[in-house]
Amino acid sequence: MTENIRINNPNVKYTDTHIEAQYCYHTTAVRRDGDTLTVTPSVSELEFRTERRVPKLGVMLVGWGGNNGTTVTAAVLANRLGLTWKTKTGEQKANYYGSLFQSSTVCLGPGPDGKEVNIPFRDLLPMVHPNDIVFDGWDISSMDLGSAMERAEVLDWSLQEKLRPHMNYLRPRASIYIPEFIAANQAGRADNVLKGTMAEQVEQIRADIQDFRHSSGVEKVIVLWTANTERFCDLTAGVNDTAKNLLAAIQSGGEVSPSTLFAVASILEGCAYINGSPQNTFVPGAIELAVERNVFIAGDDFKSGQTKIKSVLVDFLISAGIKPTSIVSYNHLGNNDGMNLSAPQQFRSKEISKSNVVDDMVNSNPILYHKGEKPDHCVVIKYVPYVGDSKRAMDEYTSEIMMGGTNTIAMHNTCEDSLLASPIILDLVLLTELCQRVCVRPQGSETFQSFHSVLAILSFMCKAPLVPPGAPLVNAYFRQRACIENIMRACLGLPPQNHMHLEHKLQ
Ligand code: NAI
Ligand code: DG6
Repeated sequence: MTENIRINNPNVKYTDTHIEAQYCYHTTAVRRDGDTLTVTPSVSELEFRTERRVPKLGVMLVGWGGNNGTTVTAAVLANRLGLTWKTKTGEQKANYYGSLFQSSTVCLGPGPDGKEVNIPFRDLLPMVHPNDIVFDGWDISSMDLGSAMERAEVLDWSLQEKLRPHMNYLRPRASIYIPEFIAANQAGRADNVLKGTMAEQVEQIRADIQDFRHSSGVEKVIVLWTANTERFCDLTAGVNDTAKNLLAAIQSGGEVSPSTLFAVASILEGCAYINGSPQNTFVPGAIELAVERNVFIAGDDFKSGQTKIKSVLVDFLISAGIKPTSIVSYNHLGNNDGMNLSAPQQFRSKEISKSNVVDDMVNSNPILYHKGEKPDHCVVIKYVPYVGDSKRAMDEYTSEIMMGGTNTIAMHNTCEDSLLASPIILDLVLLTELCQRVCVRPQGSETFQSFHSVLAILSFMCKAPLVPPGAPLVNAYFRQRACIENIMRACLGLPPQNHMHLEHKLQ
């Protein structure tokens, strides 16, 4: 099902190449004077311009041979080929469930009968269809994608049999391997690694990107890290604090993680770079380099299951005036990600990323929380090989309710981790690509500008969103979703979705 949207408004023009929309951006400024808050509304007139032509998109995955890398590649192939397969409960058909753009809808407004008209999110603006993405990538394991899909143990066997002829010939390119950044237990699969100095390896990654671009005929390449979680990198003045120092450290061989080396290579190639893992890939020097080169970067860490629920549930509790006082998140899993996270330094990266997700909601409510007060928040991850990619997450939320009462919510969640992460990978690259075709002319300016290099609109898909310096960090699920929807509506000159339904509330 695909819908064609046409906006009936003189402020919106469709040229052969662009959608041009005049947009009134309403906002407010708040000033405190003693115990009085003065709120001043303001409006600025912006012009949004969105390129209509959708390019042929190439996506290069770092960690292509892993569970996420093989699963997302397999899922796109299965959808493209329209595959069906037999399971013990009947026939299954390829789909994109879990993708914001492919499988959720947005409301355009009421139709003539007064009923809401909902359309697929992807149809709001011209977007790449995931079936058309061409994949390539790197892995420190040389295993072909067909065998790696089998190693991952995610997809039904009968589907794997259908996909194998299409996956066997896909082979990851050799990658950058610096053993100290990931768990020692990963050494056994590292048989596909680049040699040479750090600078030479970055050059090879750049050459790989160029080679992919030319050999596949894609017009645009986005690089996404879905490789193992690394330990955090030390932030050191003179090494990674500025773009210049970071580039110099790569030449001299200082402490630079593989994920940062990939980020630098991508930025230098003008390719957007997304970090799907929790480590601090985006050291200040990498961010500065992206800003200097006007290249998008985004991250960190896919927000797939337990954390996604947390960003809904805690938002619900706090916005309902209930005070969460203890959040205990336990999970065990048995895939290679779990094995890597069984090492203390890699677990620490994940623990940080999973723990900060309620801060914005807590800080928004000074009635419930005094300054600096936070709920207890404990994150546990255990490696249990037998359960494979089927992750078990158990959460207990304890809250204070009225008059000293206590409310405890416990939940248990079981599902294939990579089948949650794969649609998020697709949403990340599709939204990044769209943002590359949008520019905005601020009021009073002659020129159009693009979004900030730190692409915060992708926060929805990330556990620990990277935002431009000084920008608010939002984790709350529905605020993040509304941000994407309303910016896309702005590109069509449509006001933000306000859910007021005033026309039904007056006499
Ligand atoms: P995985 O362990 O199956 O795959 C990672 C792959 O990266 C492996 O094939 C490994 O050989 C490769 N690798 C390691 N270092 C590399 C390097 N320097 N260059 C190239 N390849 C390298 O893990 P999985 O399950 O695919 O997850 C990938 C990442 O995504 C992990 O960091 C995980 O924490 C993160 N993540 C996963 C989520 C999920 O729901 N599956 C959600 C949030 C984050
Ligand atoms: C165990 O926590 C392994 C991790 O890689 C997670 O499965 C992954 O980060 C997903 O986390 P969440 O909290 O979004 O389900």
